[in-house]
Amino acid sequence: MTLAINLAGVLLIGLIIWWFWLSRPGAKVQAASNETTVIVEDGVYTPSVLHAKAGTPLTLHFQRKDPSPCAEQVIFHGLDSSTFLETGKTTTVTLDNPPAGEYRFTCQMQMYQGRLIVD
Ligand SMILES: [Cu+2]
Repeated sequence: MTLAINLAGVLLIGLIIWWFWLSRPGAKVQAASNETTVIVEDGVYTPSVLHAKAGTPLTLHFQRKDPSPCAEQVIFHGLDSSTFLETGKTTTVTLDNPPAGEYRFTCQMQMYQGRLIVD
């Protein structure tokens, strides 16, 4: 019994390592645009690097396909923005004229990771 539990633990650790380090596809960098759809699925934002022009409002449509609670919130660090996303729906996040810079956006546990580049 103990052996089975240990084995399950090792398997779980292996799975976590695979999930976070090995299964990530290359980051897709998106061309500068002030309106973008981001898909939230399988632990990644697609695209995960957003590129926007400074001085204009930014509209982002988050399409959440991942039902796990991990994906339920998107937080833009440094921009004072956090939004709850509904599973199976598209939620629009509007950022009002973000200043030029680079911002991280993540889920509340920071497992989903993305970058917003404004220039
Ligand atoms: Cu999360």
